[in-house]
Amino acid sequence: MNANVSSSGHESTLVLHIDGMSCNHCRVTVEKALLKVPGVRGAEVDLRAGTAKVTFDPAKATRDEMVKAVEEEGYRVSS
Ligand SMILES: [Cu+2]
Repeated sequence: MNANVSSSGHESTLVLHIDGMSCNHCRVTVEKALLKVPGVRGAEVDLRAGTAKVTFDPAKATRDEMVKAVEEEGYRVSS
């Protein structure tokens, strides 16, 4: 089990720590990339913290897919 994941019913949230986000453009890019992953319902980047909070359907989306989507945009998920 991943300690960063919390679940309630068909919706879970997790927090990704992402390196390389520096401005609003990065925030939008990362949020868009996450929202393209099937099963992801919401993505909220906190630039100052360097994190993205993702709301998703655990039956459809996996953390690996989210990490891949972010890394394809040129950012690195550190944890
Ligand atoms: Cu930027």
